[in-house]
This record gives sequence, C-alpha cells and structure tokens, in this order.
Amino acid sequence: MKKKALIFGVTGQDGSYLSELLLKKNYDVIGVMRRSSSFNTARIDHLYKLYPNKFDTSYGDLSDLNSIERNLEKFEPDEIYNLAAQSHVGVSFEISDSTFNINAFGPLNILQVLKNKGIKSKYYQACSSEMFGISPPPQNENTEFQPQSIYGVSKVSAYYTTRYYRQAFNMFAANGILFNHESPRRGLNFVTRKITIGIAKILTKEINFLELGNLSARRDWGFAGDYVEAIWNILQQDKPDDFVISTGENYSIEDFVREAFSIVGLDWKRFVKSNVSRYLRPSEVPSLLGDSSKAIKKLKWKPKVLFKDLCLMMVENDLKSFNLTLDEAKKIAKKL
Ligand code: NAP
Ligand code: G4F
Repeated sequence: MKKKALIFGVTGQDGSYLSELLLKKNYDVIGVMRRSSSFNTARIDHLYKLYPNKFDTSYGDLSDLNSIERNLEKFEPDEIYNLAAQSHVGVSFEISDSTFNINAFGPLNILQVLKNKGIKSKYYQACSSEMFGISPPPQNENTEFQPQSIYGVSKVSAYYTTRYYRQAFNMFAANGILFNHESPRRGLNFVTRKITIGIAKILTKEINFLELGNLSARRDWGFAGDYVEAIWNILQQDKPDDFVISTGENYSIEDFVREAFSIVGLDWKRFVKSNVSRYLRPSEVPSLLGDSSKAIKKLKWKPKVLFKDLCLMMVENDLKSFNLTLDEAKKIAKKL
C-alpha cells in the first residue's frame, strides 16, 4: 500500500537524500520547511519538478506547536522523520538557547501532538554521535553519553524523550544515532565541505589559503546517501528500537585535508593556516568511531561509500561547481 511520509528538515542535506529515496519507493512525501528571508530550497528544487504529484512542502517550525499540530492533523502521515535541527556543533556554543529549543523541545512538541491527538504515525528521531562526547571509541548503543556541547546535550534530551514516549505510551518512536555523514550537499561550514570547496576556491584564486581549527580530532565519516537508507530501514522494523549508524573507520581532520588536497596534487601545508582563536571549540569531541554491529545484524545495512571515495566525490563536485574537471584542476595545481 502506498505510504505517506512527513519530513521535518526537508531542506537540509539528509532531508533531500531521504526525500529522493522515499519518492523512488513510491511514497508521497511532504516536507516541512520554515520560512526564510532567502530561498532555502536549493537541495530539493529538482524534486518539485520530477515529482509534481508526489512531492510537496508545507510551512512549519519545530518551535511553533500550532504549525506542528496543523501539519500532523492535515497529513496524518504513516511515517514521520524528524531531521530538523540547529545542526552545527560549533555554532551551538554561540546560540545555545535556540539550539536547545529546536533540538530538544522540537521532538517533544511532535511526540506530544502525536500522543494527544491519537495519531498513529511511526516516528524517527535524528540523534547524533556527538552525544558520546568524550566517551572513548569505539562507541555503540551501550556507550555512556558524555556530551561536550549544548548541541550534544540537546540530542541526548531528544534521545530520552523519544524512548520515553516509546516506553510509556507504546508508540513507534525510534532513534538513529548517526555518526558524521557528508556529501556534495553538505552545508558549507562543516569541515569536510569547507575543505573541498576551499580547494576549488584556491585553484580559481578566489582565496589564497584556508583557515581551520583543530586538525587532530577524529571522525567516522560516511556518505549521507547511504545513511538515509539506514534511516528508512529503522522505521521498517517490527519493533521500534535505537541504532548506531557508522562506517567503523575513523580519520583525523588532517587526514581529510591531506587526502582532499592530494586528489588535485596540492601540498596542503602550503594552503592551510590555523586559526584556533576563531575555530577552536571551548570543549571538543576528540574521537568518534562507531560500532554498527547491531545495525549490520538487524537492519542488514552497511555503508557503501568509504573515506577515499567520499573525499573524491566531494572534491570533484566542488570543482564542477567552478566549471573545472579533475584534469584541469591538476594542471592548474602544477602552476600554483
Ligand atoms: P542540516 O543540513 O543542517 O539540515 C537541518 C534541517 O533542519 C534544515 O532543513 C533546516 O532548515 C531545518 N531546521 C532547522 N531549524 C528548524 C526549525 N526550527 N524548524 C524546522 N526546521 C528547522 O542537517 P543534516 O546534516 O541534514 O542533519 C539532519 C539531522 O541529523 C539533524 O537533526 C542533525 O542534527 C542530525 N545529524 C546529522 C549528522 C551529520 O553528520 N550530517 C550526524 C548526526 C546527526 P533550513 O534549511 O531552513 O536551515
Ligand atoms: O564538520 P564539523 O563541524 O562536524 P561535527 O562537529 O563533528 O558535527 C557534525 O557531526 C555530528 C555527528 O557527530 C552531527 F551530529 C552534527 O550535526 C554535525 O553534522 O567538525 C568536525 C571536526 C570538529 O572536531 C571541529 O573542531 O572538525 C573540527 N574543525 C577543525 N576546523 C572544524 C574546523 N570544524 C568546522 N566546522 N570548521 C572548521 O574550520
């Protein structure tokens, strides 16, 4: 039977990939998006055109209970994916109130409406490896949460809120604890995308160098296109549960910089400067490395794209956005 999904956070990286996946599976998809003074639909514009009768958006905001009620009552979706968040950890040190409001009260608002109105949708909550904070790697579903940012704290709150509604009210509410996942659609101020677009800008002389913060932190980076398959899978289980989603490999920021610059043949040390006063966080998460044994066993999921291919995909995409092929980029790099 044809299903209807409601996605909070549809304009984001994951929202766009998940929409594509669900539309290919013949779902009707409604994306909830907030009002913005400049257009924020670049990642989903193609979907309006490709699926005029199956994809649409509706205004709503996680901090606006009325808008959540209106959307849930109007659409009564089979599945709800809550991907909406203030998702930048570094920025959460600057705007902690709104980060907590959106990320922690947002899920509570949705779950309260579902319970109070008796709407039977399955609910997915986007949680994060940032919740593990300084717990040593590898991290899995049993690892202690020791968050190091209000972003991390807000996601711990969302995690327990989701479990509480599941346990107390027998609702289908599940958490995905996803480790970092990137793509050509990654926001420009996350470190991987900042590096890959930085390379294109250096080659086209838009900038002379790239400023970064802590290069020694380690992350378990996967591809967002693979991770939305796990997200969908989590809601297809017989029982709601929580899952760690990761690649099981981790690399330092310096490793990512080296790999990305080497793709075009540049020595990163000539083009990367440290600006710790701007980018160093008051507290850092030193090493994230996921153990996804549970997801591999129960969801039969595993990542397809790993570190080197992810780097290459992102570098090539950003070169393309500056009308450069990889071969052309390598020629320019030789002269720099
Ligand atoms: P993203 O690109 O930053 O997208 C976040 C989405 O949330 C955007 O659509 C944004 O809308 C929306 N949003 C923000 N505040 C909102 C509000 N008050 N009401 C309604 N929508 C709001 O993030 P992502 O990388 O796709 O991540 C998706 C989710 O997974 C997030 O919850 C994130 O915290 C979590 N997560 C991500 C990763 C990762 O590595 N990507 C890892 C673990 C967990 P605008 O377009 O208007 O800003
Ligand atoms: O790319 P990042 O900003 O990602 P971070 O903080 O790991 O958060 C991402 O992954 C989480 C999952 O663990 C998500 F929940 C969250 O929503 C987000 O998607 O930073 C990665 C690392 C950090 O250690 C940071 O200190 O890179 C370091 N870094 C060094 N220089 C930098 C920079 N990060 C950014 N954004 N910009 C820099 O210039």
